[in-house]
Amino acid sequence: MTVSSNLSKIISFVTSKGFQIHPDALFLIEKLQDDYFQIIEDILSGKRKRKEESMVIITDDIKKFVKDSSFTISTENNNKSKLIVSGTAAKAEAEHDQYYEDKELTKEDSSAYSADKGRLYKHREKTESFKIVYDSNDKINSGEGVEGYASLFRSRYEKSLKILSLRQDSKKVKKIETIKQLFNQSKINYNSMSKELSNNSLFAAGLIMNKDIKNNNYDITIDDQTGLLTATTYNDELKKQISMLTVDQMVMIEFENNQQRKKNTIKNLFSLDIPDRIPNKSKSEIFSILISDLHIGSKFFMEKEFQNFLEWLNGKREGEEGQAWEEDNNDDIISKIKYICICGDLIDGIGIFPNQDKELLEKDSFSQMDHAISILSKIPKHMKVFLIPGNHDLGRRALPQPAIPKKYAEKLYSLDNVTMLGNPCMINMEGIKILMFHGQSLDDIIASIPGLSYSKPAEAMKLLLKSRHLSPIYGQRTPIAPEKEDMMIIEEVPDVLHSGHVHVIDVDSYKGTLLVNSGAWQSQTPFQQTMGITPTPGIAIAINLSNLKPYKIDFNNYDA
Ligand code: D5M
Ligand code: FE
Ligand code: ZN
Repeated sequence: MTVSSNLSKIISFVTSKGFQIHPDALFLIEKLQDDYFQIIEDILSGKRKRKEESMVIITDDIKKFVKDSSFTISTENNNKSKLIVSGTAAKAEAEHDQYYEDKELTKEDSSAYSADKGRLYKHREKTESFKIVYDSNDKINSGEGVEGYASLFRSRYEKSLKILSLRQDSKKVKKIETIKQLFNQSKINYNSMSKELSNNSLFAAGLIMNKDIKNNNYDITIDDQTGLLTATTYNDELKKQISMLTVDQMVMIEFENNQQRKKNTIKNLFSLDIPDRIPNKSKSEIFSILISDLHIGSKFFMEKEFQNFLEWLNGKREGEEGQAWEEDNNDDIISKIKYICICGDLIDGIGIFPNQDKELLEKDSFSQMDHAISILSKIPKHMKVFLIPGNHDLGRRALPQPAIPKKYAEKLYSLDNVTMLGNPCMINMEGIKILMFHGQSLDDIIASIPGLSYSKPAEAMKLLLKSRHLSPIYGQRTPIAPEKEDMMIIEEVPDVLHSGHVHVIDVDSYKGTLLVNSGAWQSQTPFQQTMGITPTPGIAIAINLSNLKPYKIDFNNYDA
C-alpha cells in the first residue's frame, strides 16, 4: 500500500465521521501504521465524551492518546522521521492482556501473540478479531412447567417494553389495568369523563394474545401482564398491518374508546421493529462464509459438492470465481476468508420425522457425527468455524438450543479452529455483528402470514427483525423451552442475520441489516417433495465484511 493511499484513507475515514485532521496530525498518525483507524475512533470518542467543540484532530490529540495507553512516543528529527511506538516488555504485555480481555479472544490467538512479543499492532492485523456477543448456550436454565412459561412470557414482555421505551411516543403507554379503571370511573360519573378519555387517544402495549378476523373488521387482543385489552379496526390499511403481525409478539396500540359502541377503535399500530441505520463494516477486506444444513448421514447429502467446496476453501481450485449476488466478480475471496459460519443441521439425525430412516445412509447419529467431524476437519485451520445446532442435530430440540453436547462431539470440541455455540447466538466478527439462528420458527411464520413462501425465506426473516423476536409464535410447530429468560428476543440489532432450515438460498436487506438464508447441501428429499419444498442446495454465501456485499459461490456442476 502506498503512503499516499494510506493518507487518503485516513482523511476519508476522519471526514466520514464528520471531523477533520490537521496536516501535522495526519503525518503523525500515518506513522502509527497498522492501528490508526482504531486510534482515530478512540480519539473521536474521547472528543465526543468531553463534548469538545473543535472538530479537528491535532497532533496533541494523538500524543495524548498514545501516552494514555501507556506507550511512550519518541520522535526523532523534529517529527520528520519515523514515530516509534515503544514500551517495556512488561508494558506491552499488560497492554496485550488488556487487549485480549477486551476482545475475549481465544487462548490460541493469545498464545500466538506471545511468540511474537512486542509486535502487538502488527499482530492485531493478522489475527482474527472476534467476540461472542451472546451465546444462548451459556444462559440455558429451564424453569419448571407452567411457572417456567409464565416467567418466560414475563421476560418477553419486559424485554420488549425496554426496546419499546426507546420510542418517544411509548411514554404515553398506560397499563391496561389503569385504562380499565379510567373506563369504570367514567361509567360511574357520566358527566365528567376523565381528561385522558376525552383526549381521544390512549396507548397500550402488550403481547398479542389473539387476532380475530370478522366480516369486515379485525379484532386484536393484547396482554400486558396487568390485563387484556381488545381493540378493533375496520380500516383496510390497519387490517393489513395486523395480518402481518404474529401472535405473541409485542405491539403498541394507539386507540380511542367509543363509549356508545363499547369498543376500542384502533388508530395506529406499532411493532417494535429495528431502527433504520448504516451497518458496521470491517476495516480491511475480510470474508466470512455462511453455510447451513449439511444433513450428513442422509442419502441426499451432496457429499461431492461439499468436497468441491472444501477443495475450493483449501485453494485447490484456482481460478474459480465467486459470483457477486448482484453483478461484479471477485476472484480473490479464498485468501481473505477468516470465518465460516455453519447455521445448524450438520447431520440428518434419526427419528426427526416419521419414516426418516428410509432416507438415511448412516442409520445412527454417532456414525453421522464421526463422518461430519472428518469432513469439518478438512476446513483450513486458519479459518475460524462457528457451529450452531439445528433441529436435526444431537441435543435438546426446544429453543433456545444448547451447543451440540460435548459427549457427542468430543473431537469437534478438540479442533482448535471450531467454536461450538448455542442456537441462537451473536458473534462480533471484525466489528460486524452476526446473529446466527437456525430458523425453525420460519415454518410457523411462513404458514401463518399471508404472502410468505418457502421460496423467499428472507421475507420471512424480515418479520423476525420487525417483531424483534426469533421465534415469536408460541404453541405451533416450533418447540420453545420454558426458560426463565426469553433468549429469543433480538435485543441487539445485528448487521447480518444468518439462518438456514428452509434449504433455499436467499439474500436481502432490511433497514441496513443483511439477511442471509444460506440454503443447504442436501438435495430434495421425498419428504420435502410431498411438502412442495424445492431446495437450492450446493451453494455457499461469502460476505465481504468491509462492505457487507454478498457473493454466491455455486458448487453444482463443478468438475470433480
Ligand atoms: O427442514 C427442511 C425443510 O423442510 C424446511 O423448509 C422446513 C421443512 N420442514 C421441516 N419440518 C417440517 C414439517 N414438520 N412440516 C412441514 N415442513 C417441514 P429440516 O429441518 O432440514 O428438516
Ligand atoms: Fe435442515
Ligand atoms: Zn432444520
